[in-house]
Amino acid sequence: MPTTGFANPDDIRARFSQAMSAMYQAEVPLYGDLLELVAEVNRETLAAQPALAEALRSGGELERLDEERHGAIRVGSAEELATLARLFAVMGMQPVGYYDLASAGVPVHSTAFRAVHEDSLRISPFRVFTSLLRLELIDDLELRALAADLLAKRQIFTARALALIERHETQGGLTDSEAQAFVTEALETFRWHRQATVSGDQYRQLHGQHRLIADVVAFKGPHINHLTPRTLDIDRVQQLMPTRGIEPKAVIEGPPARRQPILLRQTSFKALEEQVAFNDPQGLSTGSHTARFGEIEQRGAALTPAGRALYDQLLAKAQADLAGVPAERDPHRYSALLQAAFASFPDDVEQLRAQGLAWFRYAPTAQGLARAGRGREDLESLLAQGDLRCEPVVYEDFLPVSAAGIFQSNLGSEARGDYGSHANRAQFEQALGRPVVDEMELYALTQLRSLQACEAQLGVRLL
Ligand code: OOG
Ligand code: NI
Repeated sequence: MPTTGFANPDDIRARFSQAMSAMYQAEVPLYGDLLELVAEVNRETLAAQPALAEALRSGGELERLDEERHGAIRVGSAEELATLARLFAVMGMQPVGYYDLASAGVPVHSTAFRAVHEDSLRISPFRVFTSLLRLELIDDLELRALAADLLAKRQIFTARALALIERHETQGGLTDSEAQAFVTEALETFRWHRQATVSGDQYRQLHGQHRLIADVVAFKGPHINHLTPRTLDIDRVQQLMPTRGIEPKAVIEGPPARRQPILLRQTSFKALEEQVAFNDPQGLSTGSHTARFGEIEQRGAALTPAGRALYDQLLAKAQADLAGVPAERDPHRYSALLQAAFASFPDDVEQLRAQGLAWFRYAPTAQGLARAGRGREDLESLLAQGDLRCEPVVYEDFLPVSAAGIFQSNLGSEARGDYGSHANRAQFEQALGRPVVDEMELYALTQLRSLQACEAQLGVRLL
């Protein structure tokens, strides 16, 4: 730990995450109801599955479970995105991964800001899925110009937030009181604004092009559009949501239910229709806007490139097997197709490891520590003898097909379109002002560090 007298970025992130959650609960009470339901189901699941509770405890996951949430925002310009990157850096969050959603009919590309080291993730796994609107995909040139003009005129950060970001950059950190002020000021960027910056007519034009465009361009800032707690049993929460007056989308995105969860399963409830005020030439007029929703997620093992390739292939197979009938229309059929396609994905920890499909974190057992210092041993025999144990590394990222499904269910079916394949990571990184971090490198490092710690503790060579 550096003795600089600066606040720890991990603590700033934890504080910010809690402040954001409190703000969103006040703004969208249904999110508070969802949090309660998720906490209840998590308690029940842990009580019913002691082995799961133990695995979470030993991986340091249990303490962070109640803290765990992600959010999402959408911004309109390169400058907004680049400044967000600087703002998130104050909290130890870096842009990880590149997601192209244009090919799924959503005119954005995205990254996830998050902590990158397992020790930091344990303190606060808070992450923000951040999308940049792609104005170049708006085909109506006049509208594109209107959008660009509106975006150029707005400032989504407070002056104090900008000053504190700069201070963090020049002095290398923020003092505790500066960090406190930073959390308050940064939060302002994500607040909901009832009053649009555009007239009702302009709003309808933007909306007519794509609902998402209106959402990004017509307001003062990139309001947080959902916060997502982590559940240990997504099927159960999905089933119970209607009993709390929450209507979930029909299909859970991601892999099917499995004994050994992999990657990420997600479901959401529909965006709320909220009253807004338009800035008409003759004064304010009222209207409505739907943008904000709730979502839950269940996280499983992070997959290696080989595991991920298999996942992508089997998901594509299940979708092809739908033969054009949308999954939403017959969720049971889709669920059966998904289960069938994933039958060829190994569903136990040993096979995932043996076939190199998932990343693992290794740790010495008490027995292993008692026998430390015996020199050269190989990983497999230490595992077999019970001197080492391993757990899959938890997936910390997102899935582009799932994200598109979440976007679409909240944008309404009329928003479905196809912008073709427009992945343009270089353009995104240029807007961001830096390259995105490769998530596979992060998982590989986490696995490597755990093996190095085993070597040090057991006095053996494993690598
Ligand atoms: C983001 C949708 C994607 C997720 O968890 O995959 C997402 C958005 O609607 O802005 O939140
Ligand atoms: Ni989400």
